[in-house]
Amino acid sequence: MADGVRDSGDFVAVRIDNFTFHPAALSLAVGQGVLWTNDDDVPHSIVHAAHPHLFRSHVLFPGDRFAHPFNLAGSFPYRCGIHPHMRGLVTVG
Ligand SMILES: [Cu+2]
Repeated sequence: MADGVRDSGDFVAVRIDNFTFHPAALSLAVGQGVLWTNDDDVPHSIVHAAHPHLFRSHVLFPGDRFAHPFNLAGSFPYRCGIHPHMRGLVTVG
């Protein structure tokens, strides 16, 4: 499993392809997480758009994955750390 993936828990898949997050926006229940997979042919990363300390992946090369659990309700905009125009949104609650 990718770094940070817990054995238990419920992770929703987001694919990265053609410089786009699929889906770009999704809603989770508290305690669920997101598992991003880089299905593109260039590196990407995941970082909270306003508060990078909240979550930030290492560089995800093609085929790499990154998981993050969301244990607080709220709105979590994120972007690619390499291509800032790539945007996504996770809504929890
Ligand atoms: Cu990118």
